[in-house]
Amino acid sequence: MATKKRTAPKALTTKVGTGGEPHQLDAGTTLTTNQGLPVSDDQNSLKIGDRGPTLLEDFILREKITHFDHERIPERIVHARGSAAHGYFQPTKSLAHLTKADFLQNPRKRIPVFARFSTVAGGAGSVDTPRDVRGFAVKFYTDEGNFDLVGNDIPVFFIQDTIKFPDLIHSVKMEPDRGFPQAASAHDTFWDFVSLTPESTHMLLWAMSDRAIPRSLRMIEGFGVHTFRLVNAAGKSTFVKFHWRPTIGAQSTTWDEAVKLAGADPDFHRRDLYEAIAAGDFPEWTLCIQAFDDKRRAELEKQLQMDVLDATKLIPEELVPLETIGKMVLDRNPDNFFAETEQVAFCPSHVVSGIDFSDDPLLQGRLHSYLDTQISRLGGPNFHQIPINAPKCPMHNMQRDGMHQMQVPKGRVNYEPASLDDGEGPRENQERGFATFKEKPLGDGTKVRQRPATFADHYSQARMFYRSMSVPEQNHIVDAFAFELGKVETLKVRTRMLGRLQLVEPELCARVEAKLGMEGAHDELKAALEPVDLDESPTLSLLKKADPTLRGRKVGVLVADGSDEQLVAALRERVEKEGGKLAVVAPKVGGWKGKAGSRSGAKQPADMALVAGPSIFFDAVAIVLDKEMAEILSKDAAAIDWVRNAFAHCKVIGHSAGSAPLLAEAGVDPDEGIVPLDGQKGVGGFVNAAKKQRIWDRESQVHAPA
Ligand code: HDE
Repeated sequence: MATKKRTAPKALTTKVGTGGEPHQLDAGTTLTTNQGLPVSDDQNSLKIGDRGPTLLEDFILREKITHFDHERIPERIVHARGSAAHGYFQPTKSLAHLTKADFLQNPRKRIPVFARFSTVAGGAGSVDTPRDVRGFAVKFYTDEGNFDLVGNDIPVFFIQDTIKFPDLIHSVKMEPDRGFPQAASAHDTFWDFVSLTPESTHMLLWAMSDRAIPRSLRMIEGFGVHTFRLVNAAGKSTFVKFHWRPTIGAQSTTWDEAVKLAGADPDFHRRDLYEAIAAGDFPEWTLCIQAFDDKRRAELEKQLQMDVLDATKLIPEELVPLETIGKMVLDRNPDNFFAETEQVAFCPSHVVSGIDFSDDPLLQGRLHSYLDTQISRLGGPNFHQIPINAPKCPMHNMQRDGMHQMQVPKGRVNYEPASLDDGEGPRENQERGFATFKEKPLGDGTKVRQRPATFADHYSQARMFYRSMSVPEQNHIVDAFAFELGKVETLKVRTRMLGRLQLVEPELCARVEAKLGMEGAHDELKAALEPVDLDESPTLSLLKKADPTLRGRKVGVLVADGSDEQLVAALRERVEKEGGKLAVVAPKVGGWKGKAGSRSGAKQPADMALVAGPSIFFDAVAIVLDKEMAEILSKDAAAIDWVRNAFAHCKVIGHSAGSAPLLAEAGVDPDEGIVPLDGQKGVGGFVNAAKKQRIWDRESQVHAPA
């Protein structure tokens, strides 16, 4: 509906604050109440005399305050903290042979999408970098209705049946008596529950891996988790698993960085996503599928001792390779966080013709839960009319009324079949309409409360995951279990969980026990089904498949008065050429005087002050100091930490010759990641080393052995 712009007042002088200090405000459009009444004074409530009581009569004050009082809505029970962006999806080829889904037919056609990334356990105001699963939810606004792919950044899940979801979430959220810890799984109730829930073991290995501490939301993979069905125009069904792959590669932080980031910038991921999009560095993912027919399904199930309906299992890429079917580019930040990021309502039940469900009992339960939660979260059944949720194709039906109805349906007919509308009203369409794929259940059809025997192997894939990791990734998993179980106060929970690890891999269990100082303490547990040794799947490892790159990465340069501005410029040029960004960190945010400009006193700009720009913000760092400033800064805790942390986090460190005193004070020992910067060759050498991202061999030097 077009809104009439009210004319701006010519000039506006108003009295604000105590004492009624006059204040000249910029003239904009006329401020009004929600009823459109122009407001003459938005600074003072209505009183009897300037020192008198405030009047109940002040309907302007009451309207404003009442609206404010109701600004908050219930946050999501899980995935409350999220960040989102608009963009588009474009198929790379026609998928007509597999699906009739309209948006997967034409490689020249883009459709709009809205993607929201989230943590699971913390509240809306929690931090961005806890150890947690990340939600990866995408709403595709197709011409045949909205399709929501509501996935995670981990391809498997903790439980096999929806009925356990409330228990899982209760256990991981803040403990109910004390209200802590916020956004953390390292506490007794979580480990109590999962150690009593053997099916969670595989997912726990993922949750303790680097996957749970991503470097950036732009660098996470996404997974539909469940097995879905694609159905083509001839009615043929193919099983499918959905995967998102970031084109700049997937990457994680170290645990110590994640912990420090939570304090230094609780919005680290949100800011990173927002700033990248605002700078035109658009995050991009390819959408891939693993597709297999019924015959292949049966073979895979036999080979992997699994059931494709079991969401705690995956199908290794080595057995069913990924097929790229499209790309998603996020190129626009939301205009308003609440209206879009908060009010977006994803439901796995939002599918389009050509995409259908499987009988995965976790998926089946989700088909109910999301619709139900939106009704309480968004205040009624009309949440589909909120702009971010509304389909961008025509939508007509006979559903009426309810809270927050925004539409004004016309006429007498709000039912069907009807003849009073002379056939004008919406009618079903056999050709285009959604038709559920006719399938016989895979089970024997008896009504039971029971898990299939084919869901019983809880350890083989956990073992496969651990064995498929690189050595540093395995070390991180050991460290994560030791950290989390170290926070568990109840001994029997620790020993029980160690018992599960013993079933996964005795070597893993022994290493965690050694780190905890609890050698041989694991409970002797019996697996329902003896695990088997599956082939390793190297594609599960982030490090094994990481390509060297600086794309989308950030390099921090520490400078101070007297630093070589030409060297900084050369660094910037090379880093930007590689698709990265460079940030200058100086003792004072007001700037620094370079070597050449010292005499004139002209200042170079700084992006961040040293205390506000710790090296944990960057993927690689350079220290460009002259000897005098390096000596001064080697007495400064923030500067020492800057360098020491970069070293401890295995980052590549470029340094000018003058920086030596600070490097020495920070305990930096030379290795292939410590690169002298002098000259163009030095800059090139630094950038090439930085593309490797981390020097993992250094880790053994900066951590005491268990
Ligand atoms: Fe969710 N989940 N979930 N979940 N989930 C919600 O819906 C639920 C599961 C996922 O950015 C809720 O709108 C049940 C798996 C994401 O808005 C709720 C079960 C996967 C998001 C809900 C699961 C997910 C949610 C809370 C067990 C990966 C955030 C707020 C059967 C495939 C979407 C809301 C966003 C959100 C229920 C398990 C992903 C309560 C019952 C498995 C990404 O409806």
